[in-house]
Amino acid sequence: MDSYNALYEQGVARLKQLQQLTPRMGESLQDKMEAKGISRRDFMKWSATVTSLLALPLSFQPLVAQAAEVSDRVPLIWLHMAECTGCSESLIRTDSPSLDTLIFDHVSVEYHETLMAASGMQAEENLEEAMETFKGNYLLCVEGAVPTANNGAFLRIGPKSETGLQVVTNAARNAAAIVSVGTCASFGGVQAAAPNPTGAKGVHEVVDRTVINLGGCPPSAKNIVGTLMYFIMFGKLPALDMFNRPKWAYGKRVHDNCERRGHFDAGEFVETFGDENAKDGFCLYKMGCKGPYTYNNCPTERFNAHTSWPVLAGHGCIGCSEPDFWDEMADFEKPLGRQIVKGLDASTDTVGAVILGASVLGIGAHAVTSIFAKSEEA
Ligand code: FSX
Ligand code: SF4
Ligand code: F3S
Repeated sequence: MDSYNALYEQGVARLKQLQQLTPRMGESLQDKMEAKGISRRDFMKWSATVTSLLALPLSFQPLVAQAAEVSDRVPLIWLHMAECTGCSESLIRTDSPSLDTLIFDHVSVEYHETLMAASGMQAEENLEEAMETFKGNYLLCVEGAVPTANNGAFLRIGPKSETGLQVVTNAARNAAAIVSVGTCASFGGVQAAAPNPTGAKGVHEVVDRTVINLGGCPPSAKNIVGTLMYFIMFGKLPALDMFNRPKWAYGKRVHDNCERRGHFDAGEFVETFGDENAKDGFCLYKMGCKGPYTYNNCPTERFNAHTSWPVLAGHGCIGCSEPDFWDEMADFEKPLGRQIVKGLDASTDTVGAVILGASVLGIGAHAVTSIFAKSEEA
């Protein structure tokens, strides 16, 4: 509890500091919420949800609410490298702007190639000016992998034709914190899949700084906004796992919170897409689901205003938040056939029996979980 008290105090001090800065936006968050028909009550509910998402005690809720209100004091620079822009889309493409989208809109976005009106020389000047004006204080978000082969020549950006490698290393130098948004920026993503002709790498491999990795192709809006909120609130990085992903988001296996998990434990599997078992919502392991190897909060947080996530939609998880998933998790519609239960080769046909056997012996689902090869303690 002491550590929570210290964290709380840290948050209070940080927010006091931010409150003294001039807002970068004309309208307050309150004005924006009114314009979009979002009530104060919705906002309080949202701040309670974010508090629990960040694995903080409910007493932190007022801090989350205040942090959202002063998020227009925190300059954000968002760069695009080699990618599909799905990460930005995950955040902004919605027909009913959720509070997540609205908060992102409220953060002082100084540079974002997809969202800003400026282009060419003017855009380049905006970036240089933002890096100079907010030296040491801006939050840098990067979307996409960084091609490094031939000195980065596979990605050239802007009128000066700088390489992505130059742009990202320059911007990283004076950033207050760096967030890799998505699996491409985090681990190279599809660009880095074998044979990786462009030498694509994750941002953390090309900059000499700690980088927070938000795995996911794309990551959910919640994981992006939650990370921004944590930084705004405390001015520091959250606890990270072995791949530098925030533990509050990537601390649990997809398989452990999956609504089809009961069927896995009971050995009830979909055998072909669209069969009777699929209609009954059976487990997708035999259809290639990689939930047992993947760490992310998709089953609990979901996507698109909490409507769905891959497994609920009827396809297995493809492991999109894990390093090298394009190579390591393929074939996406076949089980890995890899040893997933200690000491037993759990092939497609034996996994149900293995788990059933364990149940018969009186081992509960959670004990079974704990013998999976990959440690939950990342
Ligand atoms: Fe990568 Fe983001 Fe996948 Fe796409 O840009 S994580 S390809 S969803 O959009 O970087
Ligand atoms: Fe859910 Fe996939 Fe695990 Fe089956 S294998 S319980 S569908 S995560
Ligand atoms: Fe990705 Fe699997 Fe979640 S495919 S979106 S980590 S369910």
